[in-house]
Parts: sequence; C-alpha cells; structure tokens
Amino acid sequence: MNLITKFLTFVFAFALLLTGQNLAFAEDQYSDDLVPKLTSNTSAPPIVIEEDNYFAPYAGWKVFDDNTDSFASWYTYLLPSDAEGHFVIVDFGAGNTKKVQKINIKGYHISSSSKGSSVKDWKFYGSNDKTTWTLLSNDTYPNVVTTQSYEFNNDTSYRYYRLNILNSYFDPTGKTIGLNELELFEKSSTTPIDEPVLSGTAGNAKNTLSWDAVTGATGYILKRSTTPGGPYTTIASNVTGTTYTDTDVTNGTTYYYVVTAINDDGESGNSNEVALTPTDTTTPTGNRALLVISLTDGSTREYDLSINIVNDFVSWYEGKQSEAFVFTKEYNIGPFTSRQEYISQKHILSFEVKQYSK
Ligand SMILES: [Ca+2]
Ligand SMILES: [Ca+2]
Repeated sequence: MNLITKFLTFVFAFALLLTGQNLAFAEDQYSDDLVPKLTSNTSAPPIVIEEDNYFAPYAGWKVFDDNTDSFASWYTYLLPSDAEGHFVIVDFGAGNTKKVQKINIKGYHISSSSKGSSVKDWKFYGSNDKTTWTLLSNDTYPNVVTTQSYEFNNDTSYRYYRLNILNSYFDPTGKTIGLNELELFEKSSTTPIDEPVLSGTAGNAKNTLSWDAVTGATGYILKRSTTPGGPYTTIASNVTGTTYTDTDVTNGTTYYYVVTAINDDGESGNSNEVALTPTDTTTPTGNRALLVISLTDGSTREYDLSINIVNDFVSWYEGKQSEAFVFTKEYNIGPFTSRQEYISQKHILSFEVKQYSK
C-alpha cells in the first residue's frame, strides 16, 4: 500500500480589537493667502500701513501685488536704522484679527548684477496695538529665486503683522534689500474623521479585509505589518469601497492589518488591528483518507473514508451549510443494516486528513 500522508490544518483567523484610540486630525491645512492682491497702498484693510523705507517705484505694497516680476518688488536702499533692519506692516483692520501660522517669502532677483540684494535674515512679528510686538518666527531666506514656506506655532490672533528684513546677500550691512512677495496664512479648521472598524478572513494565499463605511470618508487606506502594532506599510491607498483582498501574502505568515479613512482634510487614526494567517487548504487528491477529528471534549474520532466524502466534509466545514455532518459507516456495522454518526460543527476543535491510495 502506497500511503501518502497529508495534513490539513485550519488556522482560524481572529480579530484583535484595540480600543481607546483617539480621533486623529489631518495634517496641517492652510487658508488661501490672507492678503488680497494689492494694486496700491490702499486705504481699506488689509493694507501696508507702514514701511520704513523704499526706493521709488519699489514700494512696500508690491510684496502683496501677486506679481513676481523683478520690478514688482519692495526695494530699500538706505542703511537700516537698527539691528531690526527694514520692515513692512500689514493691518487687517479694526476688529479683524488673523492667527497667522505660515508665511511664504519670495526674494528679489532683479538681474544677475543685483540679485544679491535678496532678503537674507528676517523676523516676523504679531501685534494688536502696534506697540508691543511678539516674535513669531525668524529664519534665513536662502539665496534662491523660489518661494520659501515657513510654518510656526502661534496661538494668538493679531491685527498687525510685521516682517523685518535684517540684511541681504548683497551687503552684510544690509544696505540694500529686495523682497518680491510675502504671503500670510492661517490654519484651516479641519474636520476630524472617525477611524473604521476592521474585520477580516484568512484564505488560501489571500486575506480578505472589510470594514464599516465611515461617514464623510472619501476613501480608505489599508496598511499591514508582519509584527503586531506595526509599523505599518500602506498596501492600498485611496480604496473607495469597503473591502480589499490582499493576495500578496505567503501561507503560514501572520499579517496584521489596519485601515484608515480619509476626507478632504486628511486621514483618520488607525482602525483596530486584525491578524490574519493565510493557509493552504488545497483538497487532497488521493482516493482514500483517514479523517481524524479532535473534538472540544478532548476525544478524537477517526474515519476511513473515500476522498469524495472527505471533500464533502471539508466543503461542509468551510461552508457551514448545516449544523451537523453525517458519516455513514461502512465498517463495524454489527447487527445493524446501517450506522451513521453525526458530528456537530461547534464541537470540532480541529481535524486532520491522512490521505492514501489503495
Ligand atoms: Ca498675495
Ligand atoms: Ca511682488
């Protein structure tokens, strides 16, 4: 007898619910430029109410003219009065305050011969009385032509903002300074989004994930790890449905999944984590098999069956069509004309198929 033994092991996937996760907020989003395009030093706020110096026609309001031509710049030529250099002030008007937390700066490159006049070191202040100024940010603008963004923390809304330019690349003493554009931004209010609730099923060479739709979600991001708790790698972004089948898996390896919801403002926190282990459930191909079933009461039952009946049993077990499976015994019938055994699915702990050919 050529005995072929093959084991079938079913590993049941389980979902581990991690509770207590907080809502996550989106990455920072910002308003449009708070200063509208200026065509003059207008009397209506927001206006450039003050600048300490300029060389006509390079007036200070030209840092708000949305024009990045070389001549559409603020250009000063005198030595600054003190270490604070030259400045421009924006006034948003009485009763109109802004919580600026980001500025864009574009330096000055009028020509190759004078581009060294571009802003270098700067300071940015906020005030509500134009007397007491709070330093919000300071940095060094690189000697480039591109717009540079600077983000900073600011918990106070101010009516006045002031940019001081301390020096330029042209002259360390800051004799001449050019600035083309200045843009002010505040953070947009963001809508937090709930994290989804994830569940999943392990299959043969695949894991199937599904989750509840989250109100306001425009899509979902599925992530996985091979260690519990992450770190997770994104395996599918911008999923618009609420299911995903991961076929890039190896049988016997446990994968840990989380999903997040996204909306226009960003991404939710991670869902609960689901652990899934895909398993080879390939049906045996021999013509007979010993089926050994371990029951929850600790006992085992052994059946010598045709492979067709074993297949029926596996299908019944996977499909869960009915509560019990009926084995018709062809041996040890004794005085009876037939003998049948009923196995209830809920009492099966595991089973083993030992396949052989006669
Ligand atoms: Ca502008
Ligand atoms: Ca400009």
